[in-house]
Amino acid sequence: MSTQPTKYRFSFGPWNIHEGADPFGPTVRTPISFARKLKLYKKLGFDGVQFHDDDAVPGLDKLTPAQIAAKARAVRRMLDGEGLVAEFVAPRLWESPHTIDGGYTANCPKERQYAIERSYRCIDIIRELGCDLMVLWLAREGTYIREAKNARVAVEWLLEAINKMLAYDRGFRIAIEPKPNEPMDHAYIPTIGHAIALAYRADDPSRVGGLIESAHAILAGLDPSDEMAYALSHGKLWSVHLNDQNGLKFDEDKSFGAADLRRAFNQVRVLEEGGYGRNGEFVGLDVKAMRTTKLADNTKHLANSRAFFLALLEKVRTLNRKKEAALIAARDYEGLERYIVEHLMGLR
Ligand code: GLO
Ligand code: MG
Repeated sequence: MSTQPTKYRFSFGPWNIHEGADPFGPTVRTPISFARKLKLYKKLGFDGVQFHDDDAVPGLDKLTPAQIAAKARAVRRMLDGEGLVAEFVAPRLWESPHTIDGGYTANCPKERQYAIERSYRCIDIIRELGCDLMVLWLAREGTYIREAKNARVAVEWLLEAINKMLAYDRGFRIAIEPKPNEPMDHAYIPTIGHAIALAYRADDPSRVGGLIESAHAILAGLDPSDEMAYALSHGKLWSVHLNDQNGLKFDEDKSFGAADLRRAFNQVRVLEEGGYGRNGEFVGLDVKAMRTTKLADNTKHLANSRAFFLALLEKVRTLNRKKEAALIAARDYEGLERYIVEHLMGLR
């Protein structure tokens, strides 16, 4: 591994500049076109764009594969024009009338087939955008009530879907983004452990890995830095959605580090020490502006999250490793805690 410090590249998706609607109220900010959003990336210090398939090709269900490919090529030209690259494309399998009961795990075989076909189109878009990563956030692959689906069979269906996608095109990889709940009461792939176990069962395990979102790990009652470390040890952390979450409530997508600075510090540390980013992985930020945010401030949450990441990176790089090792060797974890907290507070 090179001894040069990692030069991190940042990414976000167009949905991270949004209009502020929530389940209890309508939008509060005027929409911004995709072309205008693209212009903001470089200004904010971002190089990568994350996509849903229909962010790249709106209304793709009504288009032929050839039309989809042509539209995706036009988006590629827009990215090239801005000096940006696509990080990944995710099939949006949670908005269509066909995916009310889930995508790959819907009880109706026709709806499961829709999910597979839609995923093939997503892979076509991946190819045209010149990236090699699909993110699978398995939003509706779970249940509201246990009795509605067969949980064991659902796992087989998920595996079958992954294998079909891997066979459809051999030039791309799949990163599963686990989340334990929301919109479902209970999701079938709630943690990175579940995702990685599924990856090893795939026809080509080397092409299936994971994306870890901080808030999703916290919602599962887990520590995101330990989850990231687990995936890194398997060589399967291919993307991250850094953000923050203030306890067990709805998925808040707060700015990275905004709720718990020490927990954020430990995530940056695990990424830095695990060599994350050295194979081109992006530091993705899946953050939402507060609903109270005015239109003119609607990218502050992105700028803040990036700034907090870089400030914490500095804290990681300036940590006194000798001092830390001595405290660990003495099993003086109280002393270690004091050192870490004071280091974060700028006292040491
Ligand atoms: C929602 C997810 C979502 C995904 C995105 C990419 O909780 O975090 O934002 O990351 O749709 O698939
Ligand atoms: Mg996410």
